Amino acid sequence: MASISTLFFQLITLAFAFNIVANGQSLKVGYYQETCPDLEPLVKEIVDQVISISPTLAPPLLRMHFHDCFVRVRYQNLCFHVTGSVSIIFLLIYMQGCDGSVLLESPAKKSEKDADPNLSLRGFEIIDQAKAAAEKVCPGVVSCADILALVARDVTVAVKGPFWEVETGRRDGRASIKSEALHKLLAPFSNISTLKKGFKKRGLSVKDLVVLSGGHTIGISHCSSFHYRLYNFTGRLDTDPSLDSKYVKKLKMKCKPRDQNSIVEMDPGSFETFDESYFRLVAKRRGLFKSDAALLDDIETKAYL
Ligand code: HEM
Ligand SMILES: *[C@@H]1O[C@H](CO)[C@@H](O)[C@H](O)[C@H]1NC(C)=O
Ligand SMILES: *[C@@H]1O[C@H](CO)[C@@H](O)[C@H](O)[C@H]1NC(C)=O
Ligand SMILES: CC(=O)N[C@H]1CO[C@H](CO)[C@@H](O)[C@@H]1O
Repeated sequence: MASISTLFFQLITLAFAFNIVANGQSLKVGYYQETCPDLEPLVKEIVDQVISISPTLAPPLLRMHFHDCFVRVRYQNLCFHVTGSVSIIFLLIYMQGCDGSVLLESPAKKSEKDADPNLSLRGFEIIDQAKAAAEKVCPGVVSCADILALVARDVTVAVKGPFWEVETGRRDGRASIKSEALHKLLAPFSNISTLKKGFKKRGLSVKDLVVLSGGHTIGISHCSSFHYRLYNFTGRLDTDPSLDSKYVKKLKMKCKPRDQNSIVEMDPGSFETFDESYFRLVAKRRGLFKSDAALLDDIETKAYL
């Protein structure tokens, strides 16, 4: 296991390497230091309050930030850091390209919020609440995308995950297109080559894929996202052989043959805590989605588990 100081060195080096300029947006830690000095404590206060009452809102808020970044890619970098194998997860999201577009409302129901993979995004109201609070203290200054990035960090910390400095200075996007979200988000039935390609297209490495998938250490999934692995894997009413058979039994009790709507914990036993157990489960063939299990199908990704 690497020492903490080595880890910090790695983080700082990487942050330096990626913290250039994207799309004319220059992001930096403390971007609002002059214009809205109370922003970060304010957001944290709201997050802590909300999460203490509704801890299950933490996962969807982290996920929302991921979706926002992933759809509007360009130069964003979003990554955890796995040291050695899976000893410590360090999450570092310094992104340049997430523009809050996932938050836009569209009267015609065609914005990213309405696209299929987003149907299970929850917690938009927290972003609205934090944004409203920011508007009160410094009107017209702070972008939604920055709020979302700060909230994602603060909810992660609130569920015992790592802290990271959030670079701010994003400008909000104006367009939010449903087909774009559908097209660019990865499906839970993706195989390893699709996953690697999808991440590569967004400037993310194979290691980023493994580390970021660790976001599934918190939260829940609907049966619909993996139901076919239990009951109709290849269309012959079979079960996915790559899934641990004891785990299959447990999942079948929660998701009956025709049940697509029930929910299960993604990281059974510690789905409310941001820890590294996700990686241990995946290695034990207990990854919930095909996209989780797929990390075992490739020499490079498997090496991290
Ligand atoms: C690698 C590609 C990924 C795929 C295919 C994927 C897919 C999914 C799916 C299908 C769900 C369940 C939705 C539902 O049925 O309700 C989910 C939930 C979740 N994902 Fe991912 N995901 C990916 C990467 C990520 C990343 C990078 C993060 C964050 C760093 C993340 C964080 C989450 C969280 C926290 C939840 C739980 C949400 C909740 O409790 O409401 N995912 N993901
Ligand atoms: C992975 O999935 C893609 C898209 O469905 C498919 O074209 C490709 O053949 C698959 N690759 C492997 C190795 O199964
Ligand atoms: C299983 O999959 C096959 C092929 O996709 C499909 O034709 C069949 O209706 C499915 N069966 C059930 C019970 O869902
Ligand atoms: C929980 C949440 O906000 N998700 C939204 C995803 O999209 C559907 C369809 O528009 C909304 O009804 C949900 O509220």
